[in-house]
Amino acid sequence: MTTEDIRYHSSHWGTFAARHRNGTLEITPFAKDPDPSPVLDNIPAALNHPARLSKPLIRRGWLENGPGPDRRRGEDDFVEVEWDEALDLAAQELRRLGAGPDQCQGGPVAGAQVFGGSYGWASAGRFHHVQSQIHRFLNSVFGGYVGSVDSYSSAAGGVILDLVWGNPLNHPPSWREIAEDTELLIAFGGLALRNHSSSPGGTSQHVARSALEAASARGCQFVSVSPLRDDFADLPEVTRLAPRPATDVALMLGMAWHLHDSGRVDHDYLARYTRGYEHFEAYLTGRADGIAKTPEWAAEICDLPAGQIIDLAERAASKRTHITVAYSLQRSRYGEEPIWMALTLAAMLGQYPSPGAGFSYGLASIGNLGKPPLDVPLPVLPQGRNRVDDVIPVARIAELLLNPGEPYTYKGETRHYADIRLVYWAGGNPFHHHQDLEKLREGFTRPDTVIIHESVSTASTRYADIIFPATLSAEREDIGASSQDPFMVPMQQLAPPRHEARDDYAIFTELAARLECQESFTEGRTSREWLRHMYEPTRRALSQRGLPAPDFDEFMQGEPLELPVAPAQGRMTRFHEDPDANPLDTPSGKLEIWSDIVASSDLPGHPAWIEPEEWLGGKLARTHRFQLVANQPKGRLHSQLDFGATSMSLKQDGRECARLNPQDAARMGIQDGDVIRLWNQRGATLAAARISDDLPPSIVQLSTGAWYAPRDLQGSGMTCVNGNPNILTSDIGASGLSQGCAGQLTLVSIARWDAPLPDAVPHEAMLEIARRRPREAPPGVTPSGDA
Ligand code: PGD
Repeated sequence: MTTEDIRYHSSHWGTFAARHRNGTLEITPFAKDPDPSPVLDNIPAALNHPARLSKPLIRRGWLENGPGPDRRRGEDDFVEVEWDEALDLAAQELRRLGAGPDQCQGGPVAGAQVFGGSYGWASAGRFHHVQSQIHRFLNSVFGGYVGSVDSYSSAAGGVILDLVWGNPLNHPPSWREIAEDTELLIAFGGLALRNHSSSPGGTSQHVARSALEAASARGCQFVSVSPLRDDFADLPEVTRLAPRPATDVALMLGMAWHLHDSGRVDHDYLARYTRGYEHFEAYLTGRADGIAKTPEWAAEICDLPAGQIIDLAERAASKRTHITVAYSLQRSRYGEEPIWMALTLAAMLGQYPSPGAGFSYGLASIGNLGKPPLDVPLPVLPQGRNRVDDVIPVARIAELLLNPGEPYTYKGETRHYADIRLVYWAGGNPFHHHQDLEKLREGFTRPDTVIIHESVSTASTRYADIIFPATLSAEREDIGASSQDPFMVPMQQLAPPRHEARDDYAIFTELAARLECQESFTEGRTSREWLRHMYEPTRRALSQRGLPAPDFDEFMQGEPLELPVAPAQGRMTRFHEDPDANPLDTPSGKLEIWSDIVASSDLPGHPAWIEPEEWLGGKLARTHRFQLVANQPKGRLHSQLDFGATSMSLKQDGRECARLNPQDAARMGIQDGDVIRLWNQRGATLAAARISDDLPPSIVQLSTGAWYAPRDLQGSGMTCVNGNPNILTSDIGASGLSQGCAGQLTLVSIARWDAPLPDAVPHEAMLEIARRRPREAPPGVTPSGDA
């Protein structure tokens, strides 16, 4: 690449053009993106960062003693080895566990002891998307694997909506309707633009800000219901309500009661389009349990005046109202309830058939939600068939590893955890994303072997036995596209692979070859041949519509290609026109305000307020007086590129910052910049204090994503010195129905840290790596001299 070469590339947080100038990679956001994300600035530092993994690594204990459960996993150091040795050892272990030519030719399945659920966002790119790669590989060499369902983003909400509304993806919200038609937008959990900045697979246009500004200019009013002021853009006409966290359902019930009491419920809508309202009404009025869910009842729980609740209900009934709920609300105990209750409230208002009214889920939680769907197929890498019929709800990974054979519930069924001997992970960072990380640490001591592919030395690599260094997306070519984004991006290679990093595809191909499964895994194609093959259906569809349809080589050398969008899906419109002819994908075909399946779980059969264990109105708040909001970070996507410029600019001395209210800070003698300790019954973390009146008293906010660095500190116990909140969060399912991640809200105590301050652990120091001395090398293996 010459210095003036402009190349395009895609990331989950935006499309960009790049060129090398004066030895650095310069990044410019895509010219057609109206509101690019500052997270793009994390990319340049990544290419040559010292945290990049340079050679395959084997954990010393595994190298010396072979596979088996091992408490040293996570404590041990690593030995650098040559690629051939690492690949041979990994292939030998996969073969010991049953992988081989019989399996890839459709013989007996051997993957029932292999966890390949391997959750994570990985990188943009349709071919190198490593979740697709790992699943294809495990399906090939083992015939299948124990997988995972749902996501850390939206399990509780997704599961409940699937049961009572049909797949939420069938009812996409629409930014166009918000911009043009909505008169009142009530956003439970706000509409955080920092979350809108990312979308899995890439996003070329960030449209939320301009849609909200257009709505505002038209006179639309907004209500943001969230403890954090910056969960909603600064616009005129924003009413900000900050109920106690975890009490939104009570607030909605108070509104519902007022609608009922003042005769504003649309019973015609309920009769025609919904099922089971009578059960809910009995609960709402107190006929069922003796407690009327009045605004005064709700006010006690939410810590908001009853008058504000009544006012909100009045406003909702008198305007064309859209109710949206952020993913964050369901990432908590009983997270199904706020989603189901908001849907019920929208049904009670009965305005749903009007454009701009009704309900949506996760409108700004994911960048591409709210954009129209595409009208052409996108390139897809087939993953093969998983012949192991066993999946866990994704956030039950620690339980799976710790409790083989034990029962658990999911969607009204009882299932049993498998006995996992091999964990194979690529494209995720479980020691960032999971809750109660000390429990996960215990879980990771149990398998015989843990293999991880990573580009950088994340906390999760510490808990592996074999680490393969993978390329970054910038170091390979690919096709960037996502089903609701209007541009398909030629992801041109921006730099050669760093050190000895290899593409995940190349690593899996080498392993497949050693297992005599290369043909089944690769189908005889190189990466470029796969890209060409995967591109063809899109090109053909474009050509059939008479649209520009460049051939593959032209596309890969060109600019992002605009794709046609489908006419509005109108699934809800068709349902509203004729609910019998166009039923929803629910057991009754209607919107279910009563669900038999939910009633067969540990939740009531209708939406309800259920007191969580960890909230400010509960017993535990007498011990731990702060509600920790562990939300998505502003300066990066999850834990990715945490060492990048934007992410680092928001830290203090490499440590994550936590925000707290000035009143709390003054009471506890905490100044802006002081280091504080946050702790509870599960562990502790250190963070730098930021004093802010953007959040009310008794709340502390610490985003996820700092790389987990636990130290056993005297007087503090196991403490993450970098500021990862997941040492504090609870590893309990949202409920027995969804088993979703409930990491958003946790009770903690806080105090200024006055003891000697341990340094934050830099990203490049997460692993202890020993270079193998010549005498240690087994015969025939060349010792590494790489720096
Ligand atoms: P990422 O940081 O995106 O987090 O959890 P997730 O594991 O997805 O991790 C992706 C990893 O993949 C990175 O380490 C990156 O280096 C690696 N990677 C990227 N590209 C490639 C590649 O091509 N090849 C290989 N081999 N590796 C690659 C996110 C999860 O966290 C999510 S989605 C949510 S919504 C949850 N949010 C919360 C929350 O709100 N609160 C709490 N307490 N906890 C959460 N955890 C969840």
